[in-house]
Amino acid sequence: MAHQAARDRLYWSPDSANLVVRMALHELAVPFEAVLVDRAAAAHRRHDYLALNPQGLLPVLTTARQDAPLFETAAILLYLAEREAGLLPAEPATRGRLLKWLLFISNTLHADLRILFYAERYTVDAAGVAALRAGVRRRVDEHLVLLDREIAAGGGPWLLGPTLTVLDLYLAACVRWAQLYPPGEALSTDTIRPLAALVRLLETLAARPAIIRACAEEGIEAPLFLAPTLPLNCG
Ligand SMILES: N[C@@H](CCC(=O)N[C@@H](CS)C(=O)NCC(=O)O)C(=O)O
Repeated sequence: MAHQAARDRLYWSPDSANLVVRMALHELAVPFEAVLVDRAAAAHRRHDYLALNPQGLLPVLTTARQDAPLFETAAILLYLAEREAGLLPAEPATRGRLLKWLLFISNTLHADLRILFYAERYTVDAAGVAALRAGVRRRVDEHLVLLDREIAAGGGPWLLGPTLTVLDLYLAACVRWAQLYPPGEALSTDTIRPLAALVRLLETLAARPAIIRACAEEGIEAPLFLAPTLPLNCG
């Protein structure tokens, strides 16, 4: 898995965090090469992948313009948005809000979702896993209420108001995953439906051709973000 290609190269697995980066790449009309990492065969834990991301996590983006592979979804989003001068707020005065919510989605919402997905890795008490998940589901509910309020306050349809930014892609994917993973233990869509501003954002995003294309490439069909279904090629 060398990383000296002329084009950006996205390492991916269906419906993993790479989905966010793929949506950004398509929205920004950046040509890229997609390299499938077979999670079922633990390819993300092999030494060649660990050389790209020592955490063994997806996604990774390699690019000829950087001397090291990029990992961490939020970092990749910010890198691409700045490099391509797109999916960023139009007014410089809005930059602080972009950074604030990007970090919130990354280190609070997404980080909590990881506890939901992989609860058994976050405790040594096997009997406490269900309770841990229940507590995290409640936290995720609260995060989504907060985000819904922020979207509504700015008039929508996007998190920062009239301009689509990387935040919206990341948020929509998190809401999708929250309803799907782990199967049988995920958030109910019924807790999301009353969040009108968030629902509008999800539905508006799901109608964009670049988003539909990115999802289709990962085996994801409509409905994309509200009451979603598992990817077609999910193992
Ligand atoms: N903070 C990381 C989290 C990425 C992450 O959780 N990736 C998941 C897929 S959605 C993964 O690689 N999971 C494999 C594992 O944990 O073994 C990021 O934002 O890039």
